Amino acid sequence: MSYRGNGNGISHPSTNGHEPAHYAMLKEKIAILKRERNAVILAHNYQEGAIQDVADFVGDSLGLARSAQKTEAEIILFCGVHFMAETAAMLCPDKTVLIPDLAAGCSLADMIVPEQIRSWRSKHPDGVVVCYINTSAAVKAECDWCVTSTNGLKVIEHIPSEREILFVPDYYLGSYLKAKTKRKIHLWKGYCPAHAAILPEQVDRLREKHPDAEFLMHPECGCTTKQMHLADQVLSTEGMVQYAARSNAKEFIVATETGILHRMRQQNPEKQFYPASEHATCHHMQRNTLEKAFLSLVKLEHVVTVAPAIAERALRPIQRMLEIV
Ligand code: CIZ
Repeated sequence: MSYRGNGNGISHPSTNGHEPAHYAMLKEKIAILKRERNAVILAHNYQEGAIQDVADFVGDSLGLARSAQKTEAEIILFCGVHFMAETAAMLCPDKTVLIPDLAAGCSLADMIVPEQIRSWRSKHPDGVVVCYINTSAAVKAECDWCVTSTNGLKVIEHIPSEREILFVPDYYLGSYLKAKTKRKIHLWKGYCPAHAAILPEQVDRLREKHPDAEFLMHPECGCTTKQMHLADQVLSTEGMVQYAARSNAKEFIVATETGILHRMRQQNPEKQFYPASEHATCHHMQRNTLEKAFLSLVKLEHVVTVAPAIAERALRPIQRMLEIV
């Protein structure tokens, strides 16, 4: 069965342009297991296409958190990375949250640990700490507010203007928020390796080759900071999906992890989507495969939990965010 082509020869590496023949059978088995187990599958926009196809909901971490809260299923198979599954586990303590591969972590989230926040606070006792959702529960437990790339600006508007802010861990999203809000924001120097693989010269070449294409850029894009002022839209993944559907443009250059292209192409078969870099792939997201998702439902593994003492504190910045957006 041929994988949905992009007219570009580029696909998520785990499928190498084609779905393996046994995927059709695996998809059927997963559908049966979901019913037997009273399970729901939540998949992040960066997951391989085959996983998105079997999911009940595909979205960004905010959308997935909200879907987790709403579901009546007993089991949530969370096809995303560990911090996202942790968020679902904290929001739904009465449900079992599974992840296909426990090693599916986040290099960006690993760039900050709780002690570093405590140390900053000791020097800035009146400071406010805002964390990107790409952080562990243990780090969130030290923070005042949580944001996603969709709602960062709205959340920062809620923080009194005289308070200085530490934004962790993504330097580029933090820089974007700082430029937009003109607030005193201290920036942590973390970055996402998948977005760092997007090089300004590649973007320049693509823009020359496709002059009518709109350039959609994720705020985690570090190497394209020079391009920030050229971007037609700086958007979260969910923002990109919605924008591509409503825009009159027929072509788009998409600067984020390439997994997002599956959904964009599926929803807009008449439009062309070009990845800003085919190397913008998250090796952690790719640890989750359709086979592992199937095995997760068979074996009911790997269960993601957060220690209650951490969860109680980590939920505060998450709930505050959910209340205002
Ligand atoms: O919030 C998310 O899911 C991430 C990590 C990126 C995005 O823009 O959706």
